[in-house]
Amino acid sequence: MRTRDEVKAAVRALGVETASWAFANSGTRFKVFGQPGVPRDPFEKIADAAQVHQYTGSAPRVSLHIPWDLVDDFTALANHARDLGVEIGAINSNVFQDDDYKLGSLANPDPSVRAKAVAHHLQCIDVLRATGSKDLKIWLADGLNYPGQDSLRDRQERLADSLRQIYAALDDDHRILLEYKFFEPAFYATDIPDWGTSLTHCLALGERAHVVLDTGHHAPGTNIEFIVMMLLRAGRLGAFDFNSRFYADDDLMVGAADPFQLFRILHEIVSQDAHQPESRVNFMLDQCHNIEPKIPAVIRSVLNVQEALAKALLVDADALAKAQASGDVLGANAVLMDAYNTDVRPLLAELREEQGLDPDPIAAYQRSGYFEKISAERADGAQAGWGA
Ligand code: LRH
Ligand code: MN
Ligand code: MN
Repeated sequence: MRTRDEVKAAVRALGVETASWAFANSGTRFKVFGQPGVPRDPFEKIADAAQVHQYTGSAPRVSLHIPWDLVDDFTALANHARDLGVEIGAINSNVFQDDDYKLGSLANPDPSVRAKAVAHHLQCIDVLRATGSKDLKIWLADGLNYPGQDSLRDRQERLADSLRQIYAALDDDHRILLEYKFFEPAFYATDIPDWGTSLTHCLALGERAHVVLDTGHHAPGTNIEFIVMMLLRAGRLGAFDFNSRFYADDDLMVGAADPFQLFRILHEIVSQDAHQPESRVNFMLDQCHNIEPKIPAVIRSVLNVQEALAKALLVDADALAKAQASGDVLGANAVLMDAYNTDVRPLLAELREEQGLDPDPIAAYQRSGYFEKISAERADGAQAGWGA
């Protein structure tokens, strides 16, 4: 069983990647609610992300979404991030907000639309080069609303061909992270609906193609930790998009809807040592904070991941293996539940004090006056929205 110090060291080594769009205004298809102090441009989004790192010590990178975060000078944006103590993380392409992509992007039946979508990814690879990012993250809205609308098989061939072109353009130290989602915006068939489809494309592409598991992208009741285990087993779990959901792709704070699921996921991660940075599993947050204040919500999310990880690290692996080997069903389950039911908050508060951080990051942020400052400074000009 890990010692208290070993648990603290492992939590300390975890870096959770935040998303630039989590700091922008967002909403549902019914209403986007504005909030005071919301960033007006990518530089301000990064400044907010840096606050999360400042108070948690565990959010050292921020993902960008292109073109939402398009700037003239990406080197300047990366330098701005570094000046504030963070790095640019994964670069997300976006081929789902253009009329040309109504019938799909990389799988579109029209070769000229496919070429446009591939070209967008080549621009994103240039952003990787300018920012020092290593991960190109792809999520496609491609799919069909009606049976017969297009050939399911032909779409896979077009998709494979487009992905091949993108993969060929990567630098040697770049990775493709390929995300799946079972429905929405397409309602009949999605071209990359599940981990099997994503993995099949990744295996065809090569060693530097990995699957992204967004926790909100599964049918209710799906055993997500099983998928985590299988992707780790295949050596192809590239990243998480953490969030939580009650119904569909709700994008609520991770650990809010089902903290036990988050623990079970992290138990599979810890069982295969994939929490260690060398595993290169990128633990990202993909969330929208529609009604709650954004920076504290992202801080809360990072703390939720840390708590679940600490609990997973406390699982007595020897006792678990012994109970499993002897067929002790109740005993094995009790080992997991003992860890899950441990209150790790005092241990994490102790860790923060050792790191020179406030033991209560949200309270420290709230006391700092940053919110009042940005509310005043950013009163003029258009706020960034989800999609701008
Ligand atoms: C799609 C998704 C994907 C996008 C993000 C904004 O639902 O999860 O990761 O890039 O939302
Ligand atoms: Mn996602
Ligand atoms: Mn999503």
